[in-house]
Amino acid sequence: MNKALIIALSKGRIFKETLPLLAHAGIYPQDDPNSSRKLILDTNHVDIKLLILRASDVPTYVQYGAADAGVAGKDILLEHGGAGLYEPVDLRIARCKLMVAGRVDDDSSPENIVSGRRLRIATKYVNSTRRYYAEKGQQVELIKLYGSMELAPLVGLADRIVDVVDTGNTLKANGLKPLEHIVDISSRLVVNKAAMKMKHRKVKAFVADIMQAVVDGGSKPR
Ligand code: PRT
Ligand code: MG
Repeated sequence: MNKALIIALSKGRIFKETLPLLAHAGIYPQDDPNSSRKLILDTNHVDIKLLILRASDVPTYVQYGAADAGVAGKDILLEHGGAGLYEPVDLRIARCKLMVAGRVDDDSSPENIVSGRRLRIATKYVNSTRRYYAEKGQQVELIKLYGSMELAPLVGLADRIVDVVDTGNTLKANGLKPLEHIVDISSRLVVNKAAMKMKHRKVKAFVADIMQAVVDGGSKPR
């Protein structure tokens, strides 16, 4: 696999929404990660392979050069910090918003101090959340979670959550409402900085093809 171009993806919405961009670049996976258990997918090009990873692990694989390039949400990249990565293309896919949410009966006052203690925020986005409140000059207590953040305010674990929101249906279904918009999120093509030099031609061509796919609006295979 040494000279192959290795591209890291996560299954689910990122895989689904990256497929048309890959197709536009003439790259077709030989398996569907949602039905196959393979973690390395062959493509119609012998020298292009896809790695199927947990979304939050994509930047790490690319940072260390285990993958040359990858697709990751900006939410994940903000948490990772971006060391060792170039971020040459906004793919404009898997769009959502990073938001503060609270219970529907939350009075939404930003200065809200609950019974003399700091506001407690549950999130998997601890770095982005810390930065957001620090910029507002607001002291909060962070509770790191790995999923199902919506539960935290309902059972008294936290006052609010920070999570990505698309339709808002999940918040609504759990008696929560969006309170503050932190940042718009979309997925990005990321490239290992060393690979950009070592596999220059292959990586450059891939980045250019994906960039063109985004400009052309994705879907149409050549
Ligand atoms: O699911 P897993 O824990 O394995 O990892 P993941 O959640 O990081 O991966 P995945 O595939 O769910 O999301 C990958 C990327 O898609 C994220 O990093 C975001 O950049 C982006 N994205 C876009 C979203 C959403 N939209 C989104 N709606 N990621 C998650 N959600 C969640 C949201 O938090 C809510 O719980 O989906 C649920 C439905 O959202 P609503 O608002 O439409 O109800
Ligand atoms: Mg998910």
